[in-house]
Amino acid sequence: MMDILAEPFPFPCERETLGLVVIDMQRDFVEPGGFGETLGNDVSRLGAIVPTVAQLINGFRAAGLAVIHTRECHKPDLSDLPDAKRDRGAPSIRIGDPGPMGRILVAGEPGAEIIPELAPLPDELVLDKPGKGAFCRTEFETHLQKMGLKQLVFAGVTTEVCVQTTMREANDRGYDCLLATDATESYFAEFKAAAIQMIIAQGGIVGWATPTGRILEALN
Ligand code: TIU
Repeated sequence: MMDILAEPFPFPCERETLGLVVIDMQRDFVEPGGFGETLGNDVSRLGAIVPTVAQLINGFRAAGLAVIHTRECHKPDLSDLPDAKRDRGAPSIRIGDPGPMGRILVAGEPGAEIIPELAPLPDELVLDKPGKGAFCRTEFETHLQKMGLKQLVFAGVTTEVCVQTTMREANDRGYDCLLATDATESYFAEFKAAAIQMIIAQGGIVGWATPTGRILEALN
């Protein structure tokens, strides 16, 4: 058993059951011309965390611990895209439409790929998910059970959408969840800050939060 210094109190975990989940570090969210920008966002904020996410991934790999990557994307026939998701808001182009990086948020298109700086290794799980949360209509829970994971460190984008949704889903399923605060980002600084506060409030109602350095200290 070891503790990682965190808010609201130290995060208890065991090396054998600890894994890293990197949420949606895809070109569609981080690079200009993708889904994030079609929603009207300034995507440059998200690029700033890439070196820190890389440090975190490398720390888990060096310690021999599991690294899981998720991608928010849809089947090319869009059969897993609810109308409610496609029709929401007034984006400049919609999910499934052609954009500068291929069809927006469609599996197999360049925009749906994880950014090259954070490319998964061949033996790492890459989970495609049609929703904001990683458990919705996926085999994520089965994978976690097979891998024997019980405590999950979270990184990726965006903090208050796919990261927080997945943390809430994991928390409800009995996983202890720790957010790496400098390895996650939002298009809205105030939403990131609020999401962190919501997660750790009320004695860690959804989980814990701490900077990457504290996590790497504990792994060394
Ligand atoms: N990955 C993820 O968070 N999907 C989003 O749509 N996020 C937004 O902030 N829009």
